[in-house]
This record gives sequence, structure tokens and C-alpha cells, in this order.
Amino acid sequence: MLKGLLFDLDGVLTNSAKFHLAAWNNLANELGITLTDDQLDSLRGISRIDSLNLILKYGGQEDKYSEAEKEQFAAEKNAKFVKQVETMTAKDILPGISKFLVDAKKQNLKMIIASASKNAPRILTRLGIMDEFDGIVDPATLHNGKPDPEIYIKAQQIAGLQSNEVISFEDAEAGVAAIKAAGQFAVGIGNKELLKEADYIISKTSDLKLSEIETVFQKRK
Ligand code: B16
Ligand code: MG
Repeated sequence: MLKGLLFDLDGVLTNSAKFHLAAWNNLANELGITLTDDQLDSLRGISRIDSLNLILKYGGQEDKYSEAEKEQFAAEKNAKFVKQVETMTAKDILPGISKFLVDAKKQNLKMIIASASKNAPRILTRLGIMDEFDGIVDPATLHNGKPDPEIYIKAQQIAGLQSNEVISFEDAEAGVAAIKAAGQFAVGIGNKELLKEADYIISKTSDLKLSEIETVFQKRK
């Protein structure tokens, strides 16, 4: 029986990716690294320090900086990102999400945030939907980033539920892999080819219909 919903944030509830990617692109340029669109895209859903390490790898600079210097770069990127977050409002909630959350509340489903972003509480507050959720996984407590299942297992534990009682939502390939590795039902939102491991795929948030997803969830093996 369905008892809870676990949500990724960036790319599912709001499009903060554009701010992440702009800030990373900016930092990469400062380091003399030019990123292709595909390389930039591969940063979606990846944690802050893992993203920086990937960028340095793309630029052939993986051994160039000390851990302290890398921390400094990550902090600079985050400062730029946070500045953009401060401009966000309820208008930045992706289409269809507000109604979807209302439908879920009517069914008394537990709702938990499973985002890799340490800025998730700040973003949810700006969007005005912080109180809709029953809990947020603190990414600082995690040992492994997506595609490791740790974050979705933690989210399920916070909800006090079993893996067959939740539906989880993701926009990133690594995120869908994390959900499946946690043994949960995955809804992928975005590119059908990239998200093909998901149990239910839609191209955009405005196509989200809780009753339809539930029908497929009930029929799962
Ligand atoms: P921060 P999600 C992820 O959020 C973003 O997609 C990813 O681009 C970002 O690097 C990561 O959060 C960490 O964010 O630097 O704010 O801690 O998709 O897991 O909601
Ligand atoms: Mg995401």
C-alpha cells in the first residue's frame, strides 16, 4: 500500500539546475576549463564536491589543487549559487507540482525530500513549500552520493516506511539508479532514454498525475 512519496528537489520540484550549471560554468572558466554542454549536463544531481572533481577531471586538472583549495573553489561556486537562490519565489515551483502536493496531502501520504543539495531548506523556504514536507535528509550525514541508494534509504527511514510503501521522484539518471538500488518504485521526469530504468516515466512535471502513477504502482510485481 502506498504510504509515502520521496522527492528529489532540483529538476523535480524546481529548476535550480540552471543556477548550479551557470555557477559551475563560471568557476570552470576561471580555472581555464571549457565545458561542453554534455559535460555540464552530467553534473545534474551530483554532489558539490563530486561535481568539482568531475570538472577538474574534464579539464585534465584532477591533481592540480590541494583539498583546501578545492574547498575554497566549492565555497565560491556555492556563494554564487546562493545569490541566485535568493531571487527565487513560488513562481519557480515547476508546473503541476503544487496541485500534486495538494493531492498527496489529501491522501495523508508522508512526504520527504531526498536532495543532494545542502541548500535544500533554503530553496524550499524561498519557494514557500517547506512546511509541506515531513522531513528532509541532511546530505551532510551521507557517506555516498547518488547513484548510491543511501539517500533514498534514509528518506524512507525518516518516513518510517518500507521500500514497497513509497514512490520516489527523480530527474537524473544517477537518481533513478539510487532509487532502484534502494528497492523503491521510481518515477523519472525528463529524458525517456536517460531515465529508462524508472518504473514510470514522464517528460515534464505538468504530466504528473498521482492517480495514474498509483495505478501503475499497485500493479507492480
Ligand atoms: P549543493 P538534487 C543536486 O540537487 C543538484 O542537482 C546538483 O547540481 C548539486 O550539485 C547538488 O544538489 C548539491 O547541491 O551544492 O546546493 O549542496 O537534484 O539532488 O535535488
Ligand atoms: Mg535532481
